[in-house]
Amino acid sequence: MVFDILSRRNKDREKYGDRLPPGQKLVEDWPVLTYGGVPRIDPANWELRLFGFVETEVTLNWDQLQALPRTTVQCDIHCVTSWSRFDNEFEGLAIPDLLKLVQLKPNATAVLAHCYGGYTTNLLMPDLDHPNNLLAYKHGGNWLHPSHGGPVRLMVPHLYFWKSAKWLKALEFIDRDRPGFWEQYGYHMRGDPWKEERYS
Ligand SMILES: Nc1nc2c(c(=O)[nH]1)N[C@H]1C(S)=C(S)[C@@H](COP(=O)(O)O)O[C@H]1N2
Ligand SMILES: [Mo]
Repeated sequence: MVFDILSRRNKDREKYGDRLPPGQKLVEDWPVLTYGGVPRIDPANWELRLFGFVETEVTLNWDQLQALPRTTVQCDIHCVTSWSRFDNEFEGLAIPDLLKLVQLKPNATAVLAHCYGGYTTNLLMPDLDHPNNLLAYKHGGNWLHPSHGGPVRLMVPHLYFWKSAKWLKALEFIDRDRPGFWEQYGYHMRGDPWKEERYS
């Protein structure tokens, strides 16, 4: 059984070469991975708060988000539980565009993403302020389904998928990297799939 999975992973690696990170296998469907229940958030009640080491706090609502520029990102996603999904198309506000709305204090070197439902995850600023990262509200042209984090999730495709916080409600800018939910249980602080930074 374990042998089957390992040989399947190796075959996928042979087939997809350097597009598939080590230890991953390709899936066609899109698994749902959530710790706990799915919070239902009406877009009319959705808000994103930017706080912590900022000059002035900023709150963004759904209408304001929809009036901001839209960016489409094609990406592969890699879950630490070993599935990868190729050719996703997400649409949303590019994180570098979001960061233009807030003036960070010089000591804002990391961020803690907070979600409706209580989940958190941490990122260093260079991993957040990346052109492929989005506040995503669409996938494949459709509104993001609640089970996949709709109305709005963070998308950080260059790191393992647990960093892509679903039902995002706040970004807290902090002055040193602090573990989020899974990181406190031993997941890696950064989570680069190409370096297999799964657990620490
Ligand atoms: N709020 C929240 N975000 C979350 C999670 C979660 O449990 N709660 N799970 C993470 C994990 S471990 C993964 S692999 C991806 C799964 O996203 P999906 O369900 O859309 O595939 O969401 C991440 N973001
Ligand atoms: Mo995950």
